[in-house]
Amino acid sequence: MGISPVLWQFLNKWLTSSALFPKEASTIAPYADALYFFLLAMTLVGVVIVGALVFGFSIRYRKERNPEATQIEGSTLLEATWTIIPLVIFLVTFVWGALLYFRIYNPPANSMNIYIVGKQWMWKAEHPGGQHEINTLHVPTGRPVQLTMISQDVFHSYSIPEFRVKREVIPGRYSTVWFNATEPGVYHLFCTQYCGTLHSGMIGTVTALSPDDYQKWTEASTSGMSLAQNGERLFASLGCNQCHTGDPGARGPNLAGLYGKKVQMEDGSTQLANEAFLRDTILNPSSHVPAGYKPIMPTYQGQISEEGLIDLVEYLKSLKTNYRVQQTLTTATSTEAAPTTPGMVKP
Ligand code: HEC
Ligand SMILES: [Cu+2]
Repeated sequence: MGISPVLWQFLNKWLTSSALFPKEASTIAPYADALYFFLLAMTLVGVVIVGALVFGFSIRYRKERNPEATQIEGSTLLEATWTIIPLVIFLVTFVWGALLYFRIYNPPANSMNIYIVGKQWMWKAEHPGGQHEINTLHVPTGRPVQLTMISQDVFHSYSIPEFRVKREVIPGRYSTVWFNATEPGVYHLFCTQYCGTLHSGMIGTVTALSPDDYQKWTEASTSGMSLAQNGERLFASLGCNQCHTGDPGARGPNLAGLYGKKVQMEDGSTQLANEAFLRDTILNPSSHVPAGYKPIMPTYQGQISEEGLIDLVEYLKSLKTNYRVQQTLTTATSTEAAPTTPGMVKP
C-alpha cells in the first residue's frame, strides 16, 4: 500500500460508514481494495495532468497570442518520458493484478469445502455434514472456506461484496472461489450475472459466525446424514455397486483411494481424479475409460440431480480403503426397498 496505514484506515472507515463502499470483511478484501484505489489514483493523476495541459495550452497558445501556427518537430526526450512512465505504471499494475489473481483463485490446501448449486432463481448451499440452506450461507470466521459451485440451468455469478468474492457459476462444470471471513456479521449475497426474469431476486445473506457459533449452527441444522452418507445410499440404489464391488475381478474399477490420484487412461493419457473428474465419469463415462477396462459403464445423464452428483462425489472422495465399498454392498440390500431416494431427479 502506497499510503500510510493510519490514513488508509481513516479513508476506509469514512467510505464504509458513508455507504460508498462495502465493508472489508475477508482477508483478501484489503488487498483487492489497495489495487482498486491504486487504479483509481492513477486514473485521477492522468485526468489531472491531461486536463491541466489542455486547459493551460488553450490559454497560452490562444489565437491573439499566436496568430501564426508554429511547426514543432517533436522532442525525443518528451516522447520517451510520456511512454516510459505510463509503461512502468501499467507493468506494475499488471504484476500486482496477476499476484492478486493467483491469491484469489488458488484456495489454501486446508480450506473447508462447501458446495453451491445455483438455479433460476435461488442459491442452494450444501455443507459436508449434510446441512442444506437456500439463499443463505453460514461460514466460520478465521479459516479458509472454499466454495465449489455449479449451476443447474443457466450462467449465474456468486458475489459477496464484503468479502470481495465474485465468481461465475457455470452449468455442467465446477468452479471454485475461496475466502477467509474476518468478522462475524451478516453480509449481502448477490447473483451478478443476468439470468432471467427474477435475476434481481436471486439474492440472500451470508452469515459469518465465530468458530464456536458455527459449530453450534452445524449441530442445530444437521439433517442426520452427511453428504457422503447420502452418496453411499445413492451408490447402492443406482446400482453402481453391481460393477464397482471393489473385488479384483469386478466389471468396474475399484474406486477406493481414487480421489486425488492420476489415472492412467485407455488412450495412454492421464487424468487427475478431482471433483470434476468424478462428476464427469458418472455423466460421460466413455470419455474417462481407465486402462484395462471396457467402456461398459452406462451414462447417468439426466437421472441424477446436481445435489445427487455432489453426494456421490463426496462419497467417492470418502472411500479411502476398500472397507466402505464392501460395507455398501450390505447397505444396498437393506435400502433396495426404499421407494424414493434423495438426489434422484424428480420426474
Ligand atoms: C455396468 C457396470 C457399471 C455400473 C452400473 C457403474 N459403473 Fe462406473 N465404471 C464401470 C466401468 C467398466 C468403468 C471403466 C470404464 C468406463 O469408464 O466406462 C467405470 C468407471 C467409473 C469411474 C472412474 C474410475 C477410474 O478409475 O477412472 C467412476 C468414478 C465410476 N465408474 C463411478 C460409478 C458410479 C458413481 C456409478 C453409479 C452411479 C457407476 N460407476 C456405475 C462400470 C460400471
Ligand atoms: Cu442468477
